[in-house]
Amino acid sequence: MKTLLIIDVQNDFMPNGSLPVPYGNEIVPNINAIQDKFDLIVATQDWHPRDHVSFANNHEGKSNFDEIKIHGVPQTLWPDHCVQGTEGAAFHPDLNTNKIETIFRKGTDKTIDSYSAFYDNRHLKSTGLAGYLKEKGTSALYLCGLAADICVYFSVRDAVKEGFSCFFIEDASKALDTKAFEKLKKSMVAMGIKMVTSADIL
Ligand code: VGL
Ligand code: ZN
Repeated sequence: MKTLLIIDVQNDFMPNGSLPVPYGNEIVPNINAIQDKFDLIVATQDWHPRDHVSFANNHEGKSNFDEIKIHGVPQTLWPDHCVQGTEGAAFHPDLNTNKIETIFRKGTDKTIDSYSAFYDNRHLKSTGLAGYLKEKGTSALYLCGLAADICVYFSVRDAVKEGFSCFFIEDASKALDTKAFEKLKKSMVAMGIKMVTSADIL
């Protein structure tokens, strides 16, 4: 059972969005092209309340991309993004969403950020995704989306820990910081994640 997990392909992460991932829009046709090859497609949306703790605007005297600690955990302060119900939180208009069986939303608790599709950043609460995928019979899990070095990376790590055989689709993901991502990629390979391209799937 082959499952595709599409992470945070939302307007605010596109080059014209509030937290732009360079070339983020370029992954959309690649994600659309491979969808037919999967038995199950699941997507996530970053889905924050306006008063979310990860927004610099909600911290007096702080600027975008400042680093703080919350409950001892490092937190980057982001521009406002993916606010629940806004156009910025919607999927990219060209993403084919017809075959998406279920959408998991994360970052909904204003007191904690949630990069991984599986857990919040302190691993306190599960989104239920691991159980859902297991109950559906997922054996191979293919991950893609935005941002490769943040939400996709943290999701891949948790997915491996949950026992899924994981594939990272390189040309269906883009990083916020491509240099940082080169290192993370090596650590993913070391964890046993297989690197593939959309052409390998087609
Ligand atoms: C993300 C930063 C803040 C992501 C979400 O989807 O990678 N990055 N919130
Ligand atoms: Zn976010």
